Amino acid sequence: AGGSRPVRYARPTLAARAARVLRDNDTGAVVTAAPRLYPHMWSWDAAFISIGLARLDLPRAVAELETLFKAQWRNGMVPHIVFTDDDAYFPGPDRWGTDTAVDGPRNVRTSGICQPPVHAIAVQRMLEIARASSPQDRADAERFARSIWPALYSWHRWLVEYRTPGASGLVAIVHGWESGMDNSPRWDVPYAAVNPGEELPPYVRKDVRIIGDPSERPTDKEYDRYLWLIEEMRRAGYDQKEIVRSSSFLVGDVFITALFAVSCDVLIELGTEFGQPASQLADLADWAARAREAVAASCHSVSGMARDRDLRANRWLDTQTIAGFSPLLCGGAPDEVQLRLLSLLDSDRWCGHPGLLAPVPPSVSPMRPGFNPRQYWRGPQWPVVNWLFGWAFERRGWHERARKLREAGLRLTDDGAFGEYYEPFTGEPLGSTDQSWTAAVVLDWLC
Ligand code: 9WN
Repeated sequence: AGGSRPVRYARPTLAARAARVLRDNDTGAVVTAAPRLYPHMWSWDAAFISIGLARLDLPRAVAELETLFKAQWRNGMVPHIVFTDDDAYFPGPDRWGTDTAVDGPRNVRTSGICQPPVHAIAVQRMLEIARASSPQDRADAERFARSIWPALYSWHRWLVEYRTPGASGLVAIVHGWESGMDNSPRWDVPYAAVNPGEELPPYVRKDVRIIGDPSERPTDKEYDRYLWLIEEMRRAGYDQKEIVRSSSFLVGDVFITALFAVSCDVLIELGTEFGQPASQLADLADWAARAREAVAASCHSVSGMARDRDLRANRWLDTQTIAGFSPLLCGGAPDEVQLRLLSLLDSDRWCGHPGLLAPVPPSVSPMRPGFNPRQYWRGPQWPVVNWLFGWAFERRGWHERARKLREAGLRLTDDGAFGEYYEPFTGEPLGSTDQSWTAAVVLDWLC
């Protein structure tokens, strides 16, 4: 194990390298998600990046989230990509064609879908970091937390108003990209029902030209479906009600629902501290409770694992992935289910697998048929997902577990490459290197 990793950086050097990645990826306007592969701002990346930036330069961290929220749509949606002028990424703004969307933002070009709601978590973390840093940072972070709160509230309200259809109570996605786990086997069944029409305009992928080994990326067949869903949304003029009514992909995402629940809790804490309207705090409490119930209700009766729900075909999706552990993020499942999930997470099917370089939960269990240690969300470990579980465990008072995840995350990333994702057995960095959010979470673990 670790054969392809000649170097292990000591912590101060690793921190300095992480800081350099964030600085190098800063165009002055945004910190891009990665240098070549992702030359724009991504929504959930920006949240993690701000946490890393808060360790280096609080005003820069604030500016990053302000830039993201300036691109918030008029209906409240925070778009998954805010485009820079770089044209090295496909699909770019022309393909999305959101310029004429009724609810779109003005003066900035964005994609037309969203990503996981982790922004309140980032704001709270920035505040904690700033308070421990200096009186000036503290004052700036408090001012920012107060001023961004209404935008965070309207983003959460959008998820409830437009994206919580049906009785399951799960927050729904209309594209796998919205989950942030693009080609996870979680979506294989619902994607099988997405049939790209003849009218799919031709396109050329750019990602596979940048990544040396295309098998680390989604397949062309998967891309056809990704592009077809964009085509459907474009035709619907990005009218959310229409998309939720008619798009060929509509899935209740249990991982997003869990993050939504805990982000609502965080927003309540911030809103209480900064005197936000009681009626909005009550809304958030109600949304958090419903989301938590939905997560608990999704748990499989035998495995305990939480499940997504195909809302078009009206059935649970039993594919077991890292998202199955969602109840551990937000709580609310019966104690006995939670214990089962914790022992599963520790078992040789997940973090306890004897072959892993570091006990970081992989995106898919190495014991599962179809597990692919090199392909994107079908097996590799993602440092940022590890950060989320560690953050949630700390918050839940499971300090020892949180410490172990942090240590494991640092072991995985001490090669200093800041891989987008990692091969779990050898620890080889895959996808992009110098990935901003990886550098950001490493910085947060180290400080
Ligand atoms: C599509 C930027 C993003 C992450 C996602 C990750 C990947 C994009 C892509 O990169 O998705 O949004 O082109 O593959 O899956 O989680 O936000 O880092």
